[in-house]
Amino acid sequence: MNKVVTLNQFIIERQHEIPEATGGFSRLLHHLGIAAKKVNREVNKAGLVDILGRTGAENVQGEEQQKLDLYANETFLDELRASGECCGVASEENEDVVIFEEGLQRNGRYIVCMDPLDGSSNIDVNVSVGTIFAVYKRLSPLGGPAEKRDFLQPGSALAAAGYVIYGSSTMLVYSSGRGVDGFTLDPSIGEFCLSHPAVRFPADGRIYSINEGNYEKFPPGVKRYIKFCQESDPRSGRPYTSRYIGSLVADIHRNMLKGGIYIYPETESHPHGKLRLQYECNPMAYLVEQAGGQATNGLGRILDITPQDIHQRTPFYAGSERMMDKTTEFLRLFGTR
Ligand code: AHM
Ligand code: MG
Repeated sequence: MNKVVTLNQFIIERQHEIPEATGGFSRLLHHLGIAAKKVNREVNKAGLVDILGRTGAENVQGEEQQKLDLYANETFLDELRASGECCGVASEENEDVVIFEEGLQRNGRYIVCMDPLDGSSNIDVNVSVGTIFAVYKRLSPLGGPAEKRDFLQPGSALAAAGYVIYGSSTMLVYSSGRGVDGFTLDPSIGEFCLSHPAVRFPADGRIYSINEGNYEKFPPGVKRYIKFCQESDPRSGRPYTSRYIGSLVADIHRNMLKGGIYIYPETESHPHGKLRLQYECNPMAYLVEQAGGQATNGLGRILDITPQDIHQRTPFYAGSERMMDKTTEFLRLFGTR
C-alpha cells in the first residue's frame, strides 16, 4: 500500500535535512496550512449564501464576495500571528503593512506578503480562486517591530512561497528553494497530502493565457506573439490553445502542470500592468522558476526587481522556457510599448 505523506510530515522531514533549521519555518507553514483549510471551508459554502438567509434587497453577491475576501485576510493574519514566527504581514487587503507588536511576534524571524483571496470575482460563479503567499526572512533586528525594509525585499531574497488553489479539489503548492511540491486536501481526514512531488514546468507548451479582450491595448510584441500562437504550423503544434480563467493561481497552476504561458502585459492606460509585484508576481515567479520555468516583466527577471512600494504593479510574463524565449524574442523585435 502506498504511504500517504501529509504536509506536516513532509515539512518535518524536510526540516531534518537542514542542519540549521529551528522548526520556526515549519511552524509557519503549518499555520498557513490551517488557514488554508479554514478558508477552503468558507469558499465551499459560498454558493449557499442565497439559501442560508439574506434578504434579497442588497447586492448579496457583492456583499458575500467582499466578506470572503475579508474572512480570508483575517484568517491568514490570525494564523500567522498565532504561529509566533511572523513579525509582520503585507496584504492586498490592507493599505499599510500589519506589524505584530506582541513580545512573542517581535521575535518572529519571518515576514509574509500575501493575497489572501485572489481572483475573488470568480467565487460568485463557482470558478477557482486562490491564496498566494511569499515568505521572507526579516532584515530588521529580532525583538523589535518589523520595518518597512523587511517588506520591500526583492523576490530573489524569498525564503519560500506558495499558493492554495480552491478548485475542483483544493491544493497547497509551495517551495522553499528546493523544487516545488503540491499537496491535495483530503477532506475525509482534513489533511493536505503529497500528491504532486517535485513539480516540473514542461519546457515547452501549447497553451497561452491572456485576457484577449484587451487585445487592442497590448504592446506590439504581445500582439505579434498572439498571432504567432494562432497561426497554423502542424510541425510546432500550432495553433496553440487559448485558456484563460482570470484567476492567476488557477491559470499558472494549469500551465505549470501542462505547459503554457501566462501574460498580463502593460498597456497604454496601465503602463505597469495590473498584477501586484510583492504578493502576486514575486511568489508566483519564484514557484515558476523553482519548477524550471521563467518569469519576467517582458524585459528582465521578476525576482530581480527592487520594489519601491508594497502595492506596486508589474507586467507579468510567466511560463514554459521555450514559449518564454519566443515571447521575449517578439518583445525585443516589435517592442513592449
Ligand atoms: P484581484 O486581486 O482583484 O482578484 O485581481 C487579480 C486577478 C488575477 O487573479 C487574474 O489573473 C487577473 O486579475 C485577471 O484580470 P482581468 O480580469 O483583467 O483579466
Ligand atoms: Mg489579487
